[in-house]
Amino acid sequence: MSDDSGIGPAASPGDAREPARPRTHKGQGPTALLVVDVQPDFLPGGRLAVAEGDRILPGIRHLMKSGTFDVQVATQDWHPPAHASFASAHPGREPFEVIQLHGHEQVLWPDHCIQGSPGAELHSALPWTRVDAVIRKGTDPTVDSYSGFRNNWGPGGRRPLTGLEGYLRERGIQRVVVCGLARDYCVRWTAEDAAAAGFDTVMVWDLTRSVDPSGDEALRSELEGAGVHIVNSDTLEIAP
Ligand code: VGL
Ligand code: ZN
Repeated sequence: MSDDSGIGPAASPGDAREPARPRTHKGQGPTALLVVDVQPDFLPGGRLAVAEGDRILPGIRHLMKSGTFDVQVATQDWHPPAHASFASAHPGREPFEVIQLHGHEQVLWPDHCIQGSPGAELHSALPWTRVDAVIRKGTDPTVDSYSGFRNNWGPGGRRPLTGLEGYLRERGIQRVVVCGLARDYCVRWTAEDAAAAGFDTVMVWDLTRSVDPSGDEALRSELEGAGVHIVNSDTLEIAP
C-alpha cells in the first residue's frame, strides 16, 4: 500500500540519523505495540460499526510508523460463517441481546468479520507492513474470542491461550501498549489479559473507541483496578 513510504506525519528531520528506540519508552523495558481489530466491520459503515472508530486511525498510524516499538502485533477478528457469537446463529434472537453460552454471558452480535470478507481485512489506512505478527481470533465456531491472548470461555470452562503471550515473552517483551477497537470489548479484554500475564500494560485511551460509550467511566476504573495504565497518546513520548 502507498502509505508506507516512511514519509509522513511520523517523520521529522533527524529521525533517520538517530536510533529511534532510546528516545521513547526509555528505561521501561522492551515494548510491544498491540493494534487490536482495526477492521472495516468495526469502523463507520461496517457491520458492527463503532462510533468514531475512524478517528483513531491517524494516531495509530503515527505509533506504527514511529519506529519506537520493539515488536508490533495486530489482532484480527476472524469468524467462520454462523459463528456462535452471531445473533443470526440463534433463532429468535436479535443483535445485542445477551444469552448464556458455556456458562457465561455472551452478547449476540450482528454478523461481522467473516473470514475472507472485505469487512474482516486489516484496514487499508494503516501500515501493516510494519507489523511482525498477526493473531487471528474468534476462529472456533463455538467460542468467542475478545482478547488477543486467549479465547472467551469454551465448553470446558477454560480459556485456551492463543500463543501471543509466549510470542511476546520469547521476544523479551516486558511492556505492551494497546490501542484499537473496541475499547469496551477486545481492547479491554486484551489489556486485562496482558496485565494478568504480568506485562506492564498501557492502554492508549484516545486511540480506542467503545461500542457503548456510556460505560466508559466505569470501564476506566475497572481497568485501573486490573492494573492497566491508561494514558493518552500525547503522553507516550513518541518522537518527534
Ligand atoms: C469485538 C465484538 C465482537 C471487538 C469483536 O473487536 O471489540 N467486539 N467481536
Ligand atoms: Zn467478533
